[in-house]
Amino acid sequence: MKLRTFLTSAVAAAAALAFSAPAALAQSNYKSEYRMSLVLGTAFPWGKGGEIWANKVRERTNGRINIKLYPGVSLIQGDQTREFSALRQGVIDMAIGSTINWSPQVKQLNLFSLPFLMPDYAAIDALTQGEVGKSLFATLDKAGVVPLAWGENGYREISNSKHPIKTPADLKGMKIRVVGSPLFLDTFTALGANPTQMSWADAQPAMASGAVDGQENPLAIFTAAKLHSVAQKYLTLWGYIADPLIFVVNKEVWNSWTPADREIVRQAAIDAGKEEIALARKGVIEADKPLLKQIEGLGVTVTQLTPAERDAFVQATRPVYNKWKGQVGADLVNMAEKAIAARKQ
Ligand code: X2X
Repeated sequence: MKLRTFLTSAVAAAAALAFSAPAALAQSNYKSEYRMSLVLGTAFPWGKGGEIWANKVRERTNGRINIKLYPGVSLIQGDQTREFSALRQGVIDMAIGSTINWSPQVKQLNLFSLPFLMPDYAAIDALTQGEVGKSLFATLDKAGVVPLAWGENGYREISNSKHPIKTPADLKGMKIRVVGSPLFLDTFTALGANPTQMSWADAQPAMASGAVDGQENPLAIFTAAKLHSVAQKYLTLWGYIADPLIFVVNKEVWNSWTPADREIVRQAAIDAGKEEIALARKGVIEADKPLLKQIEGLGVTVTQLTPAERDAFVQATRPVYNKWKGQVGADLVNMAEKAIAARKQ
C-alpha cells in the first residue's frame, strides 16, 4: 500500500471512529436488562400492556433495550404504594403504575379517586388526553420520573360476600379492603363501611378467609383473578372512580439512552397504552356488556343502580370530594371539572 493511500484510509478510519464513538460510548452504558414493575401480570390488561410495550421496544431497538416484566410488584416485595419511591430511587427502571398506588407520594394523582368525578369513559379521556393530563405529567416530571403515556386499569366496581349493595346503608359495618391512599378510608367511612388498607397480594387471602367482606376493582380484574372463588358473590356497578395507568421511566435510565432510543421508547409506550386501554374496556363498553354476562354466569349477583340509587352514593360522598378537592389542588380539580363538562360524548 502506498503511503498516501495508507494515510487516507487511516484518516477515514479515525473519522469513522470519531463519528460512531458517542453512540458506542452511550450504548456501552446500556444495561443488559431493564426491570419493569407492574402490579398485575399478563392475564390482565395491565400486564398485557407491559408485555406489548416491552416487545415493541425490543423490536424497534433491535434488542438494544431489553425489558423484563416484574409483575406482583415483586421488586418491592408486593408493597405497591412504595413503587413510586422505588422508581425515583432506581430500584425500578420503569413501570406501568396505577394513579392510586402513586398518589401517596404524588397528591395530585388522587384526582382520579375523587368519588363520582368521572361519569363515563369520555370523561376519563377528557382528563388524560387534555390539559389535566399535561399538568399531571409536568408534576410527575418534577417529582423525578419521566412520564410517557396513559393506560387504564378501569372503573372500580364494588363486590362483597354478604348481600347486594343498593344503598349506602347496605355498606354499613362491612369490612372493605382498599388500597393505601387515605382518600379511600374517607370515602368508605363516609358510606358507613369499615375500610381496611392492604396490598393486592394480601387482599385475596383476606377475602378467602373472610377477614374482609368486600373490595373494589375493575371487572377485568374480577374475572381474571376469579374473585367469585374468594366469596365475592355480589357485585354492584356504581362506577364511582376509575384509575388510569401511567407508563414511566426512571430519570437516570432515561438519560443514559440515546435521543433516538428515547423516542422509540416513548412512541412504543404511547402505542402500547392505546392497545392496553382497548383491552381494559373490552367487554364493558359494548352495549350487551359480555363481561357482565360472564360474571353472572359464575353465579355472581350483579346489581345495576338506578340514577336515583346512584345519586344517594354521590350525595353521601360529597363531603369527601369537597375535602379532598383542597388536598388534590382546587385549581387542578376545577380544570378537571371544566374538561369533563366540555367533553365530547
Ligand atoms: O390493588 C388493587 O386494587 C389494584 C390491583 O387495582 C391496584 O394496584 C390499584
